Amino acid sequence: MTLGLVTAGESHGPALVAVVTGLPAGLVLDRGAIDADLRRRQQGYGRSPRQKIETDQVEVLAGLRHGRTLGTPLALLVQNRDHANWAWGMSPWPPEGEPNGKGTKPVTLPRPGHADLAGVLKFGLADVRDALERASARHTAVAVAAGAVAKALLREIGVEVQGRVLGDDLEARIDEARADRDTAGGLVEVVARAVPPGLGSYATKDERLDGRLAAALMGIQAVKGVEIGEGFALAGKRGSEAHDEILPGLRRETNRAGGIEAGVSNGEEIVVRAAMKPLPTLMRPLRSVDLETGEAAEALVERSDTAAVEALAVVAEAAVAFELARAAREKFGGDALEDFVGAHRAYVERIDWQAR
Ligand code: EPS
Repeated sequence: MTLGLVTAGESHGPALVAVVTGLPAGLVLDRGAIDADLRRRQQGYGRSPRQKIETDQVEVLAGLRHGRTLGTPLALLVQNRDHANWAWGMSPWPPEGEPNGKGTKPVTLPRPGHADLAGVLKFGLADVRDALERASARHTAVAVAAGAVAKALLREIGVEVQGRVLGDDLEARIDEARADRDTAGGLVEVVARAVPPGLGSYATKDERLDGRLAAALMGIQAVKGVEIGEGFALAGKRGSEAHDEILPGLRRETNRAGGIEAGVSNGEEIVVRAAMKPLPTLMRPLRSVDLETGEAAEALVERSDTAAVEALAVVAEAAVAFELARAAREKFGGDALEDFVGAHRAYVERIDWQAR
């Protein structure tokens, strides 16, 4: 028993969709809570005017009846309201009538740092838009909806997941970057509380919880670095300063390991961090090459965010929640929610573990 997630959707296409498989039956979902996470993702300093066009709200197409999961695939949808302005340019079918609106002209000026160049080479595309539309972080909207479902499941076993931006100079750095027609990145942290020991496994690399969380975070657009606990800083420390001593009651005074030892949760708070690079769409563009002529040119300039670090905190929270929920489904199983919750309860009683 595990959770699965597939998303689809282009930034300016009609909609974003997600299918979540492996949920137990009987989980109550709160539409307001999912939409609140969608709103949190849209807010934040440095976003593009696009966020004034979108008012993300979840629609459920399958897998839910009267607010309870059916134990069948859950299909979620978030509309792209901006699609109305791109109806010709992003029409899924050959468009009818004269070109109008946005996205009608092929893009041939790849942006360094975006999927533009690698995408057209890999897929044999003539128009960079065919690559950039899916590579866009817009589709994190529906991933956040799936993360909100995962959080609802985790809450049933007492687990809470929270993301936040690290550093208090963010707004100033964004203001400076915007004034220079540049972009900014930043750091986020996600903490998961009351995760029982024993999620993940040291047995194989695919089961390691640290590897899975790192992959989940690296799978988010613009993330270039991930650390668990004190991560990179541990490399410069001695063992005596790096490890978390075990005290009577199996308690720890420190959590340098970030709640994971040998790829397995150890019962402490799980702490992961992700580093986001500055976004690649610069209003003062970097050097590039026109793919049509092969001549030097400036990279594509189009409406974009100056920074999306606050959005990343919400997206990373959703990604960590989904992965933890997946690991919890593997450990506790169950077709009905009570089976899942009951297996968790029996396990924590067996190991005599109290949530910290
Ligand atoms: C994005 C570019 C911008 C962002 C977008 C991600 O879109 P647009 O070019 O339409 O202004 O706003 O993110 C979202 C729309 C969103 O909802 O997060 C990119 O190139 O990745």
